[in-house]
Amino acid sequence: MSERVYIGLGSNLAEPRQQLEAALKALQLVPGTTLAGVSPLYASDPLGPPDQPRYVNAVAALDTDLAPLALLDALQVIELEQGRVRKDERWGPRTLDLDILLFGERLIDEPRLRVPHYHMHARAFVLYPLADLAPALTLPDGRTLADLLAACPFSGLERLS
Ligand code: PH2
Ligand code: MG
Ligand code: MG
Repeated sequence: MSERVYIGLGSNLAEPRQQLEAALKALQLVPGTTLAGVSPLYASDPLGPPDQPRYVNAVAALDTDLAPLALLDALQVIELEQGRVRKDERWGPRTLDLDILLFGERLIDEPRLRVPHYHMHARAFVLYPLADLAPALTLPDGRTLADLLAACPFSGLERLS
């Protein structure tokens, strides 16, 4: 039985909007997986080092038969195919970032993967696009998306057409 997964997409290098469009096409080709929905795109200032371009973010909903680490492998292949270079700088610029935000009702705590994604609870560029797709969502720890949004101002986000 497939599980509903939410993926956070982000880019701030090499034509970010095109990076996200290309990533969405690639997500449709992941085996055992259907792209079930995509939020609008949002622009925002970088969280982390300020000397980098603004980000474009979105959230996608997938229905997948893959196990979490198999999906993570597929996402990392897409990141690399779109020119992602892993650097030591935390929260530095990147052509494409694909983060597993939620995986069904699962709580995952492994070296390669923590779900729910750490810090998603406080990031406007994750919560608002997620709410576009699933406004009535409750996280596996019982917190509602509505409560998280109420504590996370929209300020700084710019909804793109
Ligand atoms: N991702 C980061 C670091 N900072 N800032 C914004 N606005 N959007 C992001 O997706 C983002 C970030 C690391 O993943
Ligand atoms: Mg990220
Ligand atoms: Mg990431």
